[in-house]
Amino acid sequence: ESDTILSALADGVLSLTLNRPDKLNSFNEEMHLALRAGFERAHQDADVRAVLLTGAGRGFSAGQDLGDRDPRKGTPDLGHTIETFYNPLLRLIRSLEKPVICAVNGVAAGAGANIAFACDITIAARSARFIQAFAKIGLVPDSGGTWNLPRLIGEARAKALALTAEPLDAETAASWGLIWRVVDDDTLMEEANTLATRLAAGPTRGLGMTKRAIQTAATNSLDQQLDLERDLQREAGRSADYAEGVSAFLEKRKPEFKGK
Ligand code: T3D
Repeated sequence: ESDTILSALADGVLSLTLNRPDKLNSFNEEMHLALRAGFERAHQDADVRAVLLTGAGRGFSAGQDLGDRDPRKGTPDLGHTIETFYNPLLRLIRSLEKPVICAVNGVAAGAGANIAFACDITIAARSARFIQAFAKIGLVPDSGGTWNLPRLIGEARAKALALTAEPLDAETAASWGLIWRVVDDDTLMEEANTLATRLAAGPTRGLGMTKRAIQTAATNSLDQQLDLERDLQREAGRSADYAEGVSAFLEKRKPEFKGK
């Protein structure tokens, strides 16, 4: 157990809170391992039907803890740290067949920004800002940034953000389609919790397959995607939640999905 990640399960929502507020929730190895353990639990535990990721204190995450990268202590192999820590985290978030909601409570810089963009539904506090801070220290965007940014906002905006490292305010991020929506700071956690709880009560398998289909579209042809939709719909059509959804509609009542 590490206090660098606060973890709580309620109403099917696994809340994971980055908790190194004095360092703006920047990532050290301990926090990486604790966050990974949280997402591994989300993969394995059927009681988890959605994940809500947020940060403690005034920031969401300032990316890598640069205190651990002091050049006077030698030259780190960043390829190794990416392979060992950031890439597994990104893969766990993207491959989880359950909704991952991200509540960006404050500044999100470097890997912190790109982790927020990799979540399924990202809501930001109005005061939050996003910074591709890598260029300021001679690095390249990681945590899927070079893949997600051009897909979400196109090459022109992706390159300008990554090359200048200029902060992007939350409203602009939402109007460009980098995130889902902006809410007032004091309502962020209530809105994010409400959304996460609603999704956790949803038809988890169908939602998970929907996530997979939309992500796969980025690299599929239309023909491949139509085949995938056929296959996933076949599987969804056999789920208990589909039967419940249709029954509830016909009986004019609210469905009670079980995530099966
Ligand atoms: O290394 C690898 O494994 C490769 C992977 C790299 C992934 C990456 O994320 S690289 C990018 C690393 N992140 C950055 O370069 C961002 C650095 N931080 C900032 O530029 C600024 O802190 C922010 C723009 C995010 C916020 O600015 P501001 O003015 O709101 O806050 P601040 O005063 O700069 O920070 C508050 C405290 O957090 C401060 O500590 P102090 O002085 O109160 O003791 C600051 O040093 C600390 N802090 C902020 N970011 C980091 C950090 N400490 C360590 N590492 C950080 N990234």
